[in-house]
Amino acid sequence: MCGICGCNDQESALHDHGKESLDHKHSHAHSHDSHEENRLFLIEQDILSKNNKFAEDNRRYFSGQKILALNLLSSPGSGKTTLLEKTIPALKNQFNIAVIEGDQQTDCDAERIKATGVPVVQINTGKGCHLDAHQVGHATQKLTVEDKTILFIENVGNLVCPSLFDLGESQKIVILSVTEGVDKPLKYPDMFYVANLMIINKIDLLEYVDFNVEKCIEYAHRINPDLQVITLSATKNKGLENWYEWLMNEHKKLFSVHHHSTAF
Ligand SMILES: Nc1nc2c(ncn2[C@@H]2O[C@H](COP(=O)(O)OP(=O)(O)OP(=O)(O)O)[C@@H](O)[C@H]2O)c(=O)[nH]1
Ligand SMILES: [Zn+2]
Ligand SMILES: [Zn+2]
Repeated sequence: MCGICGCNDQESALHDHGKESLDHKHSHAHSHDSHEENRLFLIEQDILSKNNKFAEDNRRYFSGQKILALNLLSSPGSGKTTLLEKTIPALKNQFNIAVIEGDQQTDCDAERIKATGVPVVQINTGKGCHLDAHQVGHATQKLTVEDKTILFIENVGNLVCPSLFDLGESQKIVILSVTEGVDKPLKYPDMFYVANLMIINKIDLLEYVDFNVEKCIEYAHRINPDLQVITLSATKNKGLENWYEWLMNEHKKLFSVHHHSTAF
């Protein structure tokens, strides 16, 4: 549990003012507030700096083994697992593929991935709302990932906390589906700020929902002008070739970077 979003029971209890908290704006004098907030801030910094150390270890390992690690981030139900179920059979003859599945309670997604025939490790986070780098490091050891693998890490469905936790991945991919509304990038800016690629999924539903793709991309670019964008439908096989091309390019880039760095 991260203590960042208030999901950590013990830490959020520090801020529990009962009914009073409903209109508690922190503007009036409140003798214990700043003390508690400082303490929370220190706990948060400590958690994040420990996480970053583990993330560095993961990054070193991934780069040594030439593993393209991709952190898949989204709200619940945007289509992360479905996209993997499509992608793996399409690319597994060309690339080694492995998956780390983060879920709070179940192993439903891990079972779905297992059916595609690639190695998968499940991480149950319990009450935790994100994966952290330490968990991913251990999961990677269990996978005994081969060299030159594309490692997909399906994070817990949540647009807030996972954005704070570096896993040592090569790229962060945020998946937004057209049923969620165009304003998600503005409402959850941290997530769109840290992402390298935004996938807009479920475009087969565009005729039924009020979702303006251009507007959504414009909002996302306000937050992060460098964000790459791919629109697709995982279930109706639209736009998947752009996604596969993106993956192949990233895989290629990883090798050319490695090649240059070993040349000296
Ligand atoms: N219409 C439509 N439905 C889709 C598409 N992609 C996924 N879905 C549906 O959306 C629902 C959720 O998909 P999942 O792949 O389980 O989503 P997820 O992001 O893995 O969900 P969590 O792991 O719970 O966060 C399922 O009913 C999918 O069939 C799509 O492109 N179009
Ligand atoms: Zn959290
Ligand atoms: Zn899933």
